[in-house]
Amino acid sequence: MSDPDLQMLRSRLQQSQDLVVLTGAGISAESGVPTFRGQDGLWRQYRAVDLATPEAFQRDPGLVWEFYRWRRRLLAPLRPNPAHLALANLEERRHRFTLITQNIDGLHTLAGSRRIIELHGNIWHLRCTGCGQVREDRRLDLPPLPTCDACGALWRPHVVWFGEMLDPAVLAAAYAAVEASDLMLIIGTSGLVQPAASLGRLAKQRGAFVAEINLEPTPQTDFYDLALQGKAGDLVPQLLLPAR
Ligand code: BJW
Ligand code: ZN
Repeated sequence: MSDPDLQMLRSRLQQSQDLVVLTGAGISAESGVPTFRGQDGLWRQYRAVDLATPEAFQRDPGLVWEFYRWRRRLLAPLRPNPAHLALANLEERRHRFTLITQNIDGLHTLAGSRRIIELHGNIWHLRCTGCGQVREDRRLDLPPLPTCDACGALWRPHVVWFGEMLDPAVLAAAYAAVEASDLMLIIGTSGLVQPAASLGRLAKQRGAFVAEINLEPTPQTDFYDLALQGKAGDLVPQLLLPAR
């Protein structure tokens, strides 16, 4: 990371009228949340296709629920880090601001972010496979196969699995925010999973300035205007918090 790049992005932020931020697993890494594809990534230990697809849930809902119960227990004690907190603080100072996250961990909300679009759902929400109702449930002692008290069908985690459509209303809101933005920050995502991976390019096509913050370059980096390499927990507060 070179200081001039950080300074340049800070002045872009000051000029910007309409800011969109897209986050991925990397922003939660310093809180202790495992990323998906890194060296210690979740998908290195578990085959995603066995656990995070509708087919897996149909085949063996007990196994899929075991995986999600384990992850809920892992996430429960974790707290937002300085990057989450800096984004929540920024939201209070910006008129037009949207935070789009691929993360299901709920840490942005815990940090105080309110204008947030959760593209891939939320692990603390359950959806009934029968009647479709969605409910927040933070219990760590869910039964092996939790069932809906209204209709008796199985609950599932309210998250988006591979091969599933994102909620059309959620996706439309994300597209609308991106299309209206003049500056987009993309933080801690590998840029591999669609359709989130294309949002930065869409912003660029619509004339926005697009900057990436990541430990390393991604397949999308070359399409963006600027890339800052380093930890989100260091760079995001440096970039967003008012100079002291
Ligand atoms: C740091 C850091 C630090 C670390 N500081 N940085 C077009 C072509 C080919 C395939 C497809 C396509 N369109 C759709 C598909 C299929 C599929 C897809 O994209 N597959 C690709 C893998 C090729 N997409 C879908 O299925 C989506 N649905 C869809 O498109 O519907 C229509 C359709 C259906 C079928 C066929 C075609 C179209 C749904 C995607 C749902 C993703 N779900 C998951 C799981 C959620 C639930 C759960 O967690 O259990 O969402 S997968 C997983 O990946 C999770 C994440 O949100 C998502 C993105 O991961 P993310 O956040 O980028 O994490 P990592 O680990 O990959 O990267 C971390 C980054 O952080 C790294 O770059 C590090 O360097 C960095 N980092 N520490 C800064 N401290
Ligand atoms: Zn039900």
